[in-house]
Amino acid sequence: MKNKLTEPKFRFHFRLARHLFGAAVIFLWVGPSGAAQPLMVTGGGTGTFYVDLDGDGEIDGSHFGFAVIQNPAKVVGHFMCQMAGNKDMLGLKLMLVEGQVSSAFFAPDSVTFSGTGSVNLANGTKFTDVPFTVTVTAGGPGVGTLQLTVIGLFDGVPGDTIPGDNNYSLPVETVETGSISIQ
Ligand SMILES: [Ca+2]
Ligand SMILES: [Ca+2]
Repeated sequence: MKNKLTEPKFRFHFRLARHLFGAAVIFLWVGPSGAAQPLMVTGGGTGTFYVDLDGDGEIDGSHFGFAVIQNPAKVVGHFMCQMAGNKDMLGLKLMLVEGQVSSAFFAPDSVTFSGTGSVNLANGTKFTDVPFTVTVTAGGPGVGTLQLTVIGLFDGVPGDTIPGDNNYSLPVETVETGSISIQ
């Protein structure tokens, strides 16, 4: 009999593998033909906020996986971040933000990218066409960071750092396992 607690983690690793494979395919595809070096940011692992955001007695964090490539002509990429299993939030079995990335800004020490996707709460509630913005810095455990803002939803819900702006701005999350890489 399967242990239900392991399923979200398994699904996460499956998704991550799929995303990284997709990124590799994109990279190989654009690699030989592009004269200019593409800028790329990738990440996968778990993060922690170091605080209990929803007051359930457990420090909160997320599982994340993403790959974004800026070519001369356009930005391609995918982002997912989920709170489930050992990273549950607000009593929900799942809070999954997932979508395509369509723009990116590569600063010297960070990358901010944006896109549109879905927010799945796994209780029959799924929001689609939701804009999101993510800012990341590179590094492994205790060094890399990720900050996710969901636009137009959940304003003022526990975890929102800027009440009243119509968006859900999660605090900066620090890499706990895995890493974020900017190349
Ligand atoms: Ca908590
Ligand atoms: Ca807000």
